[in-house]
Amino acid sequence: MSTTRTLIRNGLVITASDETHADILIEDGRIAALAAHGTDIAASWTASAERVIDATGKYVIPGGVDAHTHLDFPFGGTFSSDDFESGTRAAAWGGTTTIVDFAVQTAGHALREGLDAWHAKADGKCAIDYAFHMIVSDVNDASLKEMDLLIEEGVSSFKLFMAYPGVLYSDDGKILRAMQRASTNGGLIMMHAENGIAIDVLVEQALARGETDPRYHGEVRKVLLEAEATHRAIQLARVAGAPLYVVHVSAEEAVAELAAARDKGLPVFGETCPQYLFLSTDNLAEPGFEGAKYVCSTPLRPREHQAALWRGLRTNDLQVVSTDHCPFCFNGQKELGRGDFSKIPNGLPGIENRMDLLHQGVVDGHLTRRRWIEIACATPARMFGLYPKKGTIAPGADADIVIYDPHTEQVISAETHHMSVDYSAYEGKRVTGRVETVLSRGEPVLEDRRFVGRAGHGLYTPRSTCQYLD
Ligand code: DUC
Ligand code: ZN
Ligand code: ZN
Repeated sequence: MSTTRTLIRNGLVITASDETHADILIEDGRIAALAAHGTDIAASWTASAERVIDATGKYVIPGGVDAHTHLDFPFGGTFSSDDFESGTRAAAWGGTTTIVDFAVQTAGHALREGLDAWHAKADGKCAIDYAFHMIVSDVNDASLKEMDLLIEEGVSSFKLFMAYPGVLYSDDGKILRAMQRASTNGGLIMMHAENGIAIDVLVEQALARGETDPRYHGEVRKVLLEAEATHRAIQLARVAGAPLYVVHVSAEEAVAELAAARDKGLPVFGETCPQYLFLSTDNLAEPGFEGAKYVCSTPLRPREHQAALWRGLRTNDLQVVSTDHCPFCFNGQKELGRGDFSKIPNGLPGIENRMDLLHQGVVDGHLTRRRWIEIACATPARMFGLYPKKGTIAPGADADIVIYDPHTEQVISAETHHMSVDYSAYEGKRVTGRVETVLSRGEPVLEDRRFVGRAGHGLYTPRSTCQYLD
């Protein structure tokens, strides 16, 4: 814990609810107080502060909360290329100060074993704070009981898959049982909503026709099969009386299902990711094997879907933008699927790019500044029981703070990024705005774009239950 008194002066403080010209006093790793620029009280802090950060002309925002990452994640016969050390370092470079990663239950084993394994992967490695969701791949009497115990330990959300038959897939009966449990124990079910059984038939048929290129990944994972699964997940949650959070929503038709459910007043929430807002099937169709760089599930959609996703973020039919950061190197990993798109490991890098890309959404007029902070910091913190410790700038909150330069242009590139992956999904994209300085619990992690953090500073952060259901 930092015992240094730090003062951040002269910045524009932006939270999900306010924009204020305020100075911030940090003590013992937490925000002690805010006061308007030029007031006597703000002036009185200057003398006693050991560290003063001048934020003139800059935004002062809460550190990002990325509620969907896969570090050191086993998938498609390999492991995601960022581990907890490189991934959390890259997250900090991009202005994210908390991640919620997915621990995985191996079928036939206890949830506990999976969670312990993920603690071992992360312990002592992280530059920023972290928490876990649990992927339940084997719903049975024992794992249902274990859900209750995990919630008490701060793992209050559980991901189920309607996709990937034979791997992570749960059938409707298992999904219903997990939802029934969540309806009584306060857990939040996170759903990968794609009809994996139907998709596997289409995959087989495509390969039999000789359609092996990366772009067929997008063609077989049809919009209608995302929308159908989203609809089914909502109905199952209604039957169980449970809340539902649908991850990585990519299709306009799936947003419509969420909007219809929310219009009925149901506790249904949706997340999208930067790749669905900025990339499209045009990328999957890039020549040669380049499209493999963009293979993820749910897949990228035709460009027309982007407007519906931005609209959903504005209307609150979608509440959160996370990355689903799951990087695989082009050389040696994505290549596993040359000649058979179904063998390309699914996932995109993005943990470092989310805050900047969403700020570009502000620059482009899709979002207000406050909505940027809401979808990237405050709501993910509330959704997953971390608020107001994380996700805002207020007295008592952890001093997880980003000094953001809203004017400097940067060009996103694998040459300059810090993720451990050999390509960028946004190579050459110009964005306006850049993270300058990052504090985690008052400690500098990035100082004027110099990394000064350390592996092991980041702490496991147990979570309460979803704060939209209180
Ligand atoms: N989707 C991905 O793209 N990668 C990991 C798992 C998932 O559901
Ligand atoms: Zn998923
Ligand atoms: Zn994921």
